[in-house]
Amino acid sequence: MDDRYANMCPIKHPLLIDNGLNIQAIFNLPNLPEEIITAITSKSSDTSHFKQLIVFGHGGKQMWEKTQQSTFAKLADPIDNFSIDVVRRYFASACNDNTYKILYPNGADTIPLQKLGGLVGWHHAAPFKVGINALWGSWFAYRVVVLADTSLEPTPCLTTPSPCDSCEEKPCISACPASALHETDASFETCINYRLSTSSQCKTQCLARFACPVASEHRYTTEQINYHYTRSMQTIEEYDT
Ligand code: B12
Ligand code: SF4
Ligand code: SF4
Repeated sequence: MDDRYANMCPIKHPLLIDNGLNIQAIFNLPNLPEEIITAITSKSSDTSHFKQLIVFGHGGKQMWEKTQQSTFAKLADPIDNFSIDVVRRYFASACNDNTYKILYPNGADTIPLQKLGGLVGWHHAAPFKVGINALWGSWFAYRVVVLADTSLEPTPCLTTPSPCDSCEEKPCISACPASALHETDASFETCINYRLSTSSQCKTQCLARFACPVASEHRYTTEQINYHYTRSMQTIEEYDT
């Protein structure tokens, strides 16, 4: 990994790296913004004995490949359950004396993950509203968030700029068949209405995300893209009915 991005992987434990949970961030709880503290306390009434919040994410294809090889592949919510299992094994192996509590994924989706990513420089908003950074492009996501009584070194923020700042042609915007994206604005409603339409090319993918050239070597496989977008489509359809 390019040294400039070493802060994206502060916990170099093989259990995490080998299973594709290859990005992590550690926050001291008192230093988090009020909005995030409120979201945490709404999920966990007693945070008093925890000192830190740890975010585990994946970048690229490895987490998906490992999930597919695991016993979770054929069960419900394979990625969530595989990721939780890896984090549990990491704590059992490396932090056996520490207590921790899993906040995400765990029912309600109320922890503002992209805001947490913004605090450590993982997240810059791409026009298609998925976060982007120069190392992984938009091919990363947040997998597990825990409260822990650990004393790990808090993660410094990356200082690398958004790849979008120097992207003049912005091919993601022109690739959107619904014209939902603009440089400073995006219409979620236009995107959703297009995705719901019978002629949609975006039932199982986002053409804008695919058109982005940043870190294209980390693009998910077609199988993984289809998995994620089919699930988001199902959520949209449930909400629409
Ligand atoms: C709810 C949600 C959804 C809903 C969105 C419904 C809605 N009204 O917002 C649905 C199910 C549609 C969805 C879909 C997807 N999501 Co989603 N989603 C979330 C969730 C749980 C909350 C986001 C939110 O509502 N924030 C609050 C509002 C106020 O924030 P906002 O920044 O103003 O706007 C958000 C959305 O409203 C939406 N949005 C707003 N305007 C527009 C305009 C356009 C054109 C589009 C496409 C989206 C969009 O995108 C913003 C970012 O979340 C987060 C996880 C989390 N807890 O943060 C994941 C999250 C944002 N999703 C994520 C992803 C990857 C996706 C999908 C690509 C599918 C997938 N899981 O792989 C698709 C892509 C969207 C699309 N084109 O369909 C990732 C992003 C990772 C990253 N690198 O940043 C997150 C962080 C989950 C994770 N575990 O990592 N998602
Ligand atoms: S194509 Fe350019 S503007 Fe669009 S997300 Fe990628 S870097 Fe950003
Ligand atoms: S899913 Fe399709 S319609 Fe929505 S932003 Fe992406 S390319 Fe545009």
